[in-house]
Amino acid sequence: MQIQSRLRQALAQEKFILHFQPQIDVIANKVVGFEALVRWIDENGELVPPGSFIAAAEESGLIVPLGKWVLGEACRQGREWLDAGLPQFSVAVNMSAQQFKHGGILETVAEVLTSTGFPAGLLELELTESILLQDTELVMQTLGELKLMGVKLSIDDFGTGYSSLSYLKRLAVDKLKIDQSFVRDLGESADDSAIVRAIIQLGHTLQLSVIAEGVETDRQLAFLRSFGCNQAQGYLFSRPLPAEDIPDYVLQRA
Ligand code: G
Ligand code: G
Ligand code: MN
Ligand code: NA
Repeated sequence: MQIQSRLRQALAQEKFILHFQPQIDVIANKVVGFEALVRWIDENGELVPPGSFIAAAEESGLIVPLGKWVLGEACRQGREWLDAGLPQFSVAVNMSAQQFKHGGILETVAEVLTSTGFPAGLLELELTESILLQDTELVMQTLGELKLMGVKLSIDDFGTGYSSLSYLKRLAVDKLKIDQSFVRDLGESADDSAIVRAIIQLGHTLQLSVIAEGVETDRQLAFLRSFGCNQAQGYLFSRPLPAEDIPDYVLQRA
């Protein structure tokens, strides 16, 4: 069967699951949020990573209903953690360009927040630079409305696309996520260290918070701290975890 039909069937049968990767405040050394990352449970019960099916979901348009499911499931889970008495965590959800173009994103977000009771201020939408470059007016307006709803916005994989700086200033975003390709050789490559430092300074100048992705070593973390980076995410802290492992993870770190 074609991957598109298999994905369609998986969606109808809810054969997807979210894993959650912790985001750490590097000053307080505390978990402050989680990024939701989708996996497909295939016909053999194997977990298929998003890199193997998101592109197909985008080509077929299935990313719109799948993205809606992800958003609903992430908020439902976030609400469950709140109700279980865990500290307030933000939950970050990856957005695809199509959800912005013709996905009824405003209605979807409003509906999900109402039906789950998850606080808007704890929901963070991760946008790629490609989303921000599509139809400027429409995207600007949509982002403005999301901000009015109280939702937080971040730019994912920052530094790999080409947002102009003036554009960045006009956008209603809250946070930059430094792409892991710049973090990998932090401390080894003078160029990468300079780029990371520059992104952090740029973010802070625009009053944005900055998170580094793909942090794997104490050495990388030490550099990020010395540059004033706010948050970090990566294997140094944890791989993406199934939801049921999160309460223990949080307790063990406290
Ligand atoms: O979990 P993993 O590191 O394999 O994720 C790979 C990429 O897949 C991530 O960079 C992320 O941007 C993308 N991704 C994960 N979950 C989602 C999702 O729910 N929607 C979209 N559009 N992309 C996702
Ligand atoms: O949304 P985005 O594409 O940035 O998702 C992050 C991806 O990076 C996920 O697929 C996640 O599994 C992966 N990842 C997260 N932490 C690390 C890390 O420390 N090292 C590496 N190599 N990959 C990571
Ligand atoms: Mn992401
Ligand atoms: Na990323």
